[in-house]
Amino acid sequence: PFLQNVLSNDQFLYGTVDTQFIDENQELFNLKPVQNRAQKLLHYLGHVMVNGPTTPIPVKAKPSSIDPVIPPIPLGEPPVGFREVLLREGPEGFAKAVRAHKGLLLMDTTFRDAHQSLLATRVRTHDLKQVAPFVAHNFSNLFSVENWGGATFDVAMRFLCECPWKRLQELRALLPNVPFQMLLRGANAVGYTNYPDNAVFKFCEVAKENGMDIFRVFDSLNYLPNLMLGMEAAGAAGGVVEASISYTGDVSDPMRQKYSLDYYLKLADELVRAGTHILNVKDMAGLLKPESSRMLIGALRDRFPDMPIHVHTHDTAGAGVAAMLACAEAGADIVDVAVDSMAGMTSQPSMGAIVACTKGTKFNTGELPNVYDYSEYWEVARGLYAPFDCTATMKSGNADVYENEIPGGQYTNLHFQAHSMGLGHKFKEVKKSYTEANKLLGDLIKVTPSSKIVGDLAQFMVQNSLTRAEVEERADELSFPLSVVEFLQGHIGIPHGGFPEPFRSKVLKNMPRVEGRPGASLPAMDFQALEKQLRETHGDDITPEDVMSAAMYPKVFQEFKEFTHQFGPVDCLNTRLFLDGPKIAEEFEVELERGKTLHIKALALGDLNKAGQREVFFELNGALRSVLVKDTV
Ligand code: 3PY
Ligand code: ZN
Repeated sequence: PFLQNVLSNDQFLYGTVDTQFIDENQELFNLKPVQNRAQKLLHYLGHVMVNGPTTPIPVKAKPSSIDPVIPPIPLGEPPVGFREVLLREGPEGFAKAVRAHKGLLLMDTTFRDAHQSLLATRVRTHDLKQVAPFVAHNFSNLFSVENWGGATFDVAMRFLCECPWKRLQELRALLPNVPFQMLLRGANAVGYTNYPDNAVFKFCEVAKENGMDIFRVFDSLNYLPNLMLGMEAAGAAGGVVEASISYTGDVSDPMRQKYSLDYYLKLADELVRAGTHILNVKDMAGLLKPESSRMLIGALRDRFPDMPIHVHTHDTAGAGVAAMLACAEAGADIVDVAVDSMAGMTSQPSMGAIVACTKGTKFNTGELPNVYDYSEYWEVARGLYAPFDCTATMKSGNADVYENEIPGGQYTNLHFQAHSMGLGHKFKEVKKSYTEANKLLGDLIKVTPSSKIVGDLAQFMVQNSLTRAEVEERADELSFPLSVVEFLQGHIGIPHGGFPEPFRSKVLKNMPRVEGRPGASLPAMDFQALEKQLRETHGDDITPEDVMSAAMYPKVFQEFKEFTHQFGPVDCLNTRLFLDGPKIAEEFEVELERGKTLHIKALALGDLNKAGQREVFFELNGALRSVLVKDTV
């Protein structure tokens, strides 16, 4: 309003005042339409107050009413961390410094895998940003913070209605000293199926430009051509390449010969030969026991004395800390942990436990002060995500994971699904079917997306009450889930040991088969055409990051843009407001951007009108506002 008054002032318009300052500072007029964004947010809040959350809520629980306390953060720059080594010396020098480091290094997964495994990937940028400066100041000796990739990319847009790239940019600004790490699903990038090669390359390039440092690259079948493609893409972008061996079976069990020690060592040879900077063992289901850890990591250490080894696990069985300590003793340089209150069960082992257990030993993790404060922040912040917390139904991990080999995040999802269908007491059967489905498909490496294929087949077997023998026998007449058929066609690559026969031929009959690496036969993506189309649909403020979001998830991106157009930047709201809206008479602030804060009070909810709408009244920066919301409940 002030500006409008100035611009319509006669003296100003007719130049009878000195406007030189304004003439010389035209950028002052580059104003974002604050009012418009504010009105949209009121519309969102009104919508939630009338109709409830916009995101699907799996658990009947409200976000906690207690706000997390942000631990004190010292003034000034955070201490220098490993990122400085990376920026100074590049990926090779960084890898050397990591290998030369005395003691055990840690990657903190709290910002990614921990909440992907425990809270359905729902942690919002808002809560990550609050604690990011604390991490920068207190945990500068972490190897890395895993904060991106995996399922976080699509969930950010799909369920949190926020931009994954903005998350990366904002966290980078707040946490400049610790390397960032992401999970790249090889040729599947951050999706569930193979993309054209140029999409994977471009994705890594844009991620690196936005502040990503370390790319953990895996393939859900350990299919080498796919792995190499992801490694090349991450390397070409200038990132640190951390090639993964996805671990399944049990190298210490002589009865499990398909995935033997020799199999893993041969795969590691290939990854090292292909130039990985760091070698990762990705134990996505948490199957490494102390003995298998000693065998596998010990053998890798002997074979590659100069290669940094990084181990990832999940704590589903409860043996995660023991296994990671065994890995450290066998020569691992880095292990993955989550802060205590976000650790355990299907998440990573506890940071506090590993720090305490290594203290005073040669595996000392170094000073990681204030783990308890960090944990307390997350304990309370986690309460905000009660509607997504697996502990609503899951009370413990389970060592039966050694039999069913279900990856951490999927274990939680399947548990949720079983309970929400009233089949909680039958979860054991779901897990049994998963084991059988895996055998049917030839005993696969199971991680996104191959794990989803096994899960789909298991669900199909449960729904149709089919045993493994029946499925095998009737394979030519059953209508299998599309993911299973496409897997058999070769859409995500070739599994170790080949496809299961005669099952595959019976299912596919004359259907086409993909030969070799699927991405090699996909036509390149035309980014210019895509950008042009996005500009036509959404206007000119389309960024290169938006183009990548649309390339990965066209429909999800379209819906996210439409949502934001209607409801504004909902990522600015705190999590309770985002999920539950304000209570009547509640007053709160929303920071749209630095220096632009809205003061809002929820005043009243009107009666239902003839058109099925309710008027919701607010005070916005002292002025009365209202929005009309269709009541759909
Ligand atoms: C993912 O692909 O999202 C995973 O976390 C695999 O372990
Ligand atoms: Zn994981």
